Amino acid sequence: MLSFLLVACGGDSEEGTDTEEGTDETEGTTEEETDAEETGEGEAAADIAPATWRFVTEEVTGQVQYEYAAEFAKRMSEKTDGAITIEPYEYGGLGSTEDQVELLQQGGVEMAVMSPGFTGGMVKEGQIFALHFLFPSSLEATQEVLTNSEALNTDLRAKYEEFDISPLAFWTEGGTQWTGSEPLTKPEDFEGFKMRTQSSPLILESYEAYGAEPTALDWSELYTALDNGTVQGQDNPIFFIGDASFHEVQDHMTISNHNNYVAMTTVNTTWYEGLDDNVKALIDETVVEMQDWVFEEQDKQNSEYLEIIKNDTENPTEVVELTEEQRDAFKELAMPVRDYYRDEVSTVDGAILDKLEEEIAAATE
Ligand code: 6CS
Repeated sequence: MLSFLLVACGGDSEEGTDTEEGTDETEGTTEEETDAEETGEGEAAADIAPATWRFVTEEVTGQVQYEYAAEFAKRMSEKTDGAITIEPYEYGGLGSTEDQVELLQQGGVEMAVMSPGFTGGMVKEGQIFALHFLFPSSLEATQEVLTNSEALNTDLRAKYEEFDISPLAFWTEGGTQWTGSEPLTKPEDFEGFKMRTQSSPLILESYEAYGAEPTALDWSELYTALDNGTVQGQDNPIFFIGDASFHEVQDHMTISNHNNYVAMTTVNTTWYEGLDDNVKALIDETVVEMQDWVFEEQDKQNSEYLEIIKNDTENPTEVVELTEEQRDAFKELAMPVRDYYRDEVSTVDGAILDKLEEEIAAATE
């Protein structure tokens, strides 16, 4: 499968990238050029060898991840006077989400928006995002933590880099909400409930803690699986539920905010490390700028789709919001999963989780 994808994507990662032609160009440059390269601004564009990079996403046009990649591409093109072309890829053409992880890892594409929910079999520590009720209830505070956390941006990043994947940023696509064929407001509602999840083992563990029967399934199969009852429910941010029309085949949606959907902007480490410093600086600068952009984008899309789902009279969905008391009942069952993460999943005795919990506490003080 992978060799097919590599061929489909145009061969090895160095083709069409600037890692070959663009290296060592700082030798013999003027002082002005060197300054520009250091800041990654202005005239630096003149020194950038034309290159085309592929940026895969797990979503389709209009959805947050794809729009992120498209905006990223636009900014990089503007900053380099068109020297750098980034081609955003919609989900669907390059295999499953797991295939896309492998593709980035092998250097078949240069960049990817990736959900940690598909990397748990590989980067055990990345399953930290499967823990329910971990992040602050405020989405703004969550985004602050994701942007500034040392536990994530240094320690967890190092764990991914062991697999040649560098997460350059973590960001939220919104709180995750449950949809179901039945109402889902108390743990007993999950007893024997057939829940669709992403593939990281700890995600399944989190639902088993409520008594559910989780099944990992690709989202491209989810609408049909919900429709024919293979699974009875799923969780996702509201924009995704609405845009993928899952609400059409579900009668209930619970605003549970039991978790939030974290995505990562990732690059192939070897490729990224081989780039010229001025090009790397432009990528890093754009990654930083995009944090605010994507927060607003998810906020807009989640708000719009909440109204669309509520007002879809042809496909009525009962929307309820968990009370604090109801959330507490789930939290009680979710807490032991953190111990499980520390004892059975973590390769560093939960050190990343310990640090992240401290950072979250500091951010919400
Ligand atoms: O549930 C999923 O699998 C998908 N959900 C989102 C919000 N993005 C892509 C992902 O694959």
